[in-house]
Amino acid sequence: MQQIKEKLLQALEAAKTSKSAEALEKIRIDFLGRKGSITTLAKNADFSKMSVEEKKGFGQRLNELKNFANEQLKAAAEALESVAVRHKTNDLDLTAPGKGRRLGALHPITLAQMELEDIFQGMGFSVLYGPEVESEHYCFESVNIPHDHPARDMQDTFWLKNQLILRTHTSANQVRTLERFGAPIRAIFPGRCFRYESIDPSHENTFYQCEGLVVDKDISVANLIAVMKTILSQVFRRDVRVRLRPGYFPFVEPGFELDLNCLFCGGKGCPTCGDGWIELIPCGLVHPQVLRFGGVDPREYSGFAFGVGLTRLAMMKYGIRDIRYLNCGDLRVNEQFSVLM
Ligand code: FA5
Repeated sequence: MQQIKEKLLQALEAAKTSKSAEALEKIRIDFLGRKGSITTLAKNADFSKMSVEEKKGFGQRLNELKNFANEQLKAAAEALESVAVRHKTNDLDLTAPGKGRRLGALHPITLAQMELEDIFQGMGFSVLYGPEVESEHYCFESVNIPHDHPARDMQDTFWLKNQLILRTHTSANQVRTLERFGAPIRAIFPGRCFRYESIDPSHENTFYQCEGLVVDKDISVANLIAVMKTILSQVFRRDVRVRLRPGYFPFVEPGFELDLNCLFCGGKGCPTCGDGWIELIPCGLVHPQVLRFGGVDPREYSGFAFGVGLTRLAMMKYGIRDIRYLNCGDLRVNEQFSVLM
C-alpha cells in the first residue's frame, strides 16, 4: 500500500507540470478506476487466509488509501481550476494595445457660445433660447418679411409637413422676446439655425448664430458700435480689423454688415474668406415695424439688433479653416479642445 501511495504522489507531481484536467482523470482511472491499482488491490486480497484482526486492519488501511487518493485528486483539480480562472481574468498581455481613457471635450462652437454668453452677461444682457422648429410668423412675418417679400429668397428654408419650419436665423426670437418681456430689454439668443445652402468652406446647412437685441430709450448707432467693439476685443483678445458697410435686412433701419478682416490670410483672400473679409455680424437699428409687432411703441423706444455668425466666430477664434470640420463628427476635431475645458 505504501508503494501505491508513493506512485500516486509521483503521478500527481507529474500532472502538475502538464496542468491538464485529462492528466488528472487518467490518474484517477489508473488508481481508483474499475481496473485501477487500488481497486485491484482490494479485489485480489485473499481474505480467507487472513485472521479477523488482519482483515480489519487491511480494510482500514485500504479505506485510508482510497480517501487519501480521493483527497489528493480533489486538491489537484482545485489547484488546476484556480490557475485557469486566474489566467482568464488577470492575464497580462504586455503586447496588447493600451486602453486609454479619454477626457471629453466641449465642441468649439459650444466653447465660443459659452464665452459670448459670459461676455454679454457681464454687460447686463439676459441669455434666452428660442425654438429651433419655428413658425413662419416669428421667423419671417414678425421681422418684417411678409410672404411675398423678395428678402425671403435670401434664406432658403426647410419646411416641415405641418407648415412649421426650421428657423433660418435667430432673429425669429426678436418679437417672441418683445411680446414676452416688453421694453426695456437687453438680451442675446444663441442657437442653431438651418438653411438649404450649398456647402462650402464657410457655408453649412446647420450653423449657429447669436442674436442680440437691445431696446431702450434713446438707443443709437453709437451704442451698437460700442457693444460690437467690446465684444470683438474680448473674444479675440487682440486687435482685429473690422469694417462696417451698409447692409439690407427688412427688420433693421439703417442696416449694416460688420466684416472681420480674415485672420487666416490677413486680408489677402483665401478659400475661407474669398475676398479677405469674413461676413461676421450683420446688425442695425430695430425697424419701428418690428417694435410694433412686439407691442412696443417706436415713438417711445428704439433699439439695435445684431446676429453674430457664431460658427464663423468659432472658426476665426480657433483657427478652423473649413466649416465642414465642425459638423463632421470626427472626434479628432473636438479632442484638440479638451485642454480648454
Ligand atoms: C441674418 O441671419 C440676420 N438675421 C442677421 C441680423 C440680425 C441682421 C439682426 C440684422 C439684425 P445673415 O443671413 O447674413 O443674416 O446671417 C448672419 C450671419 O450668420 C452671417 O454673417 C454668417 O456669419 C452666418 N451665416 C449665415 N449663413 C450661414 C451658413 N450657411 N453657414 C454658416 N454661417 C452662416
